[in-house]
Amino acid sequence: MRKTILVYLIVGLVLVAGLYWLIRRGASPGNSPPLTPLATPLTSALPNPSPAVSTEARQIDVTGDEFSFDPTLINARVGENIRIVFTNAGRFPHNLVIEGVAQSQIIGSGESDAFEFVVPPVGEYSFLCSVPGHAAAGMKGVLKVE
Ligand SMILES: [Cu+2]
Repeated sequence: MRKTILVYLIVGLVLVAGLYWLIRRGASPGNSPPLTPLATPLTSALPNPSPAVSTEARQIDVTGDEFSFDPTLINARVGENIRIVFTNAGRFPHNLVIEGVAQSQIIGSGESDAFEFVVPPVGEYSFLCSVPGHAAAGMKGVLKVE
């Protein structure tokens, strides 16, 4: 009885060893290519977390001409970062001044100027063009903070 078990064990071992050898032989040429593509996604995945940092300002485009702004109402939340891109679509020089908060440069026809600010406490802040006579002629708007 013990001898037959031993024989079965040896035959089994030889079969397992043979199978292992066959698998290794067959798999070795195909084994190395999957390993190299795996290494590249791992290294390229490393730089990804850095661009995910985004405390970027929310951009609002405002156009000014003779003599109005578009839009005339800007809604914002307290503490929000806002970037205003003011474009002069008129023929005269204009600017955009949010009174007591921030302002653009006075720019010529077809030009743009951008500025950023942190939205102030709750309230309504008027914005206007500070070129003499322009606000009175209609270059006015409101920044509404909630
Ligand atoms: Cu103006």
